[in-house]
Amino acid sequence: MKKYKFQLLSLCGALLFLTGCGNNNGGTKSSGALNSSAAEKVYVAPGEHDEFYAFMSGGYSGNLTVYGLPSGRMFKEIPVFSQFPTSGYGYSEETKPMLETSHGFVPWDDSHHPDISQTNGELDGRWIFINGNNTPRIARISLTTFETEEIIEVPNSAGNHSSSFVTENTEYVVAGTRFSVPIPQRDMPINEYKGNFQGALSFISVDPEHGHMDIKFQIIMPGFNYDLSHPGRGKSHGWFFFTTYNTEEANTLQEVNSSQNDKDFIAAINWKKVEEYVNNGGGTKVPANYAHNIYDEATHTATSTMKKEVLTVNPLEVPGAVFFLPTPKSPHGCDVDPSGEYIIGNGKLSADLTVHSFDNMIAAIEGEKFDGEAYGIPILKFEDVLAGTVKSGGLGPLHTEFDGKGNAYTTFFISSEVVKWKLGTWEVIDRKPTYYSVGHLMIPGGNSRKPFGKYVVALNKITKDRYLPVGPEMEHSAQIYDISGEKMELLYDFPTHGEPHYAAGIPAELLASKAKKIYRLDENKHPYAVTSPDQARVERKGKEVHIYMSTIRSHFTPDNIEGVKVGDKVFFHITNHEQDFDVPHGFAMIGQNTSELLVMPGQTKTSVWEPKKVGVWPFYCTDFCSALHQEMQGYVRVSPANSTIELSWSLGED
Ligand code: K7E
Ligand code: CUA
Repeated sequence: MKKYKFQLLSLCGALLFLTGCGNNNGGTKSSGALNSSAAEKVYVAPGEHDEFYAFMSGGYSGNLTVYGLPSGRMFKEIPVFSQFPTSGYGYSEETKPMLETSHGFVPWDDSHHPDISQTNGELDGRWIFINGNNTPRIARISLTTFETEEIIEVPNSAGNHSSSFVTENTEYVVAGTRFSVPIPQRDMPINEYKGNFQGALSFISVDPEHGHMDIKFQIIMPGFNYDLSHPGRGKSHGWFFFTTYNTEEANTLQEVNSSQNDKDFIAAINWKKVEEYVNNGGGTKVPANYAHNIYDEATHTATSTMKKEVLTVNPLEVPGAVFFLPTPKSPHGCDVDPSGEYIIGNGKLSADLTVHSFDNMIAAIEGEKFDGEAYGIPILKFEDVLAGTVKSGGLGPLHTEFDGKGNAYTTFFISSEVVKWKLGTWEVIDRKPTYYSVGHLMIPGGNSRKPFGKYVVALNKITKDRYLPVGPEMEHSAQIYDISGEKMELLYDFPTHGEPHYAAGIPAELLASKAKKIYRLDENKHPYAVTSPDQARVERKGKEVHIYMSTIRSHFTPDNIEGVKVGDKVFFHITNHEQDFDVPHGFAMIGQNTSELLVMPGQTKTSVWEPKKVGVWPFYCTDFCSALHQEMQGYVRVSPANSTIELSWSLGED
């Protein structure tokens, strides 16, 4: 940081402090905000860049937002599962197929857990994955274009919550079901749940080169709720761990009925063993129906394919692959430390944290020291696998992250705090309040072998008085803490979008230099692209009118079109001929029953319009692209259905 900035900042800090002293009507809190060193730590001067990217899940927005840390500035909302009129995602002809499912077009979802691809257990910055809970789907987003490239639906699943977490070399992205359901789905009484419903844990392979996803196998588990999961790493690479609740298999008034058992389970899955079994021809192919949607960057177009079969595995057929670790009490978070030794189960209804030991687990399995079984799956003895207990003194533990320096940080929803504790000794080192009711927390790389333990971000559920009120619903708040010292220091508080559950952070230097700036026009393989404005034209095929349109500052070619008739279906195929960074053009047509389009440099996108009224109707560019942006406009003349006016188009003709 440059010297003058320090001076400027301490001056600002001093001024704030001074005015603060004499002014008691708000803003004079003694903590963080007025502490000049906290202000310096989050201050990113105009024109300077943040140290980290943070990708926040959108929860019920269905999308993913990109922030900078430590500034808390929002850079982008990436549409994933939800239609997004800001860019036309899910509205343009090219992107509509991304939202196809076996239930038809589903333009929304509930996205919870982003996870960045890894190589050797470290963040590699190629892709980020995120789950759709509601209509089970997993999406893959490119971290060069920051656009959604692929969505695969997950059959036999419901409430896709223990998802989407990647294995150490991104061999798999894993998706576990929250709700157990009849598999295959069928018409049956709900109160016959127990013993009849099942839960699918899906291992989705990721092509190392293109990232393309494919469901390699689904393990069909007993009918519990599979809540969260994390991969083993280092020595536990090859295993995956899932928390469960409702091992009671209750089907009604769950808040009471699924809290009966003193302990539920963490399911430990040796996926390498299952993979080997499957590679040797094991498993059963069953009929299924699920969408696989891929966006092709060369054609700027997505296609949707329905897949008809999935490979299922009965865990009893793969001895030694699946075990249950008893864990108190309705555990939620399931986190694995950077060494791969400790598996942390946070019992929502327990004050203590339970830490299991991977080594102990392996020893217990080898010694065949079981404590009975559930549906044939061996249950290990709690005492045999336990590494230790954190007597935290907090209430409602949810999620844990790691700083790579031997410390863990756990959120407590009910007591609204982050608790720092030491791995191995289980002693509590520090605790800081959150505002309010924290869910997940995130340390960049916190779910990998190599965390970047400088900041932790708490993602809170309740905002209340943190910001100016804006009606009954407030955006959720996030708080960033400096964790470079022994004690955590609250630095800053910023609003987020939707409901971030989990987030994933990565050092800026791993992404910024490879972020895409333009799409090359000479690589555009869109079937309706025009590579130069003189190819712009209008063609009629029966009742369809295809407009091959080009845009460059500051006009559309063509800008006057005649001979369109009521009852036609008009396709505007718009190619942006700019080859400059950050110069999109937009397109919108009066009365169109869809959103605008935002077309990136070198890209082609298509908007459909079905004119219903005779007249002369304007269109215009929606993105302020130049001084003469406001002149970037045109007209379509719409004649009666039986008109004989010939199709014609022009630019610059009177
Ligand atoms: Cu705890 Cu969906 Cu990860 Cu929310 S989940 S907080
Ligand atoms: Cu193009 Cu405004």
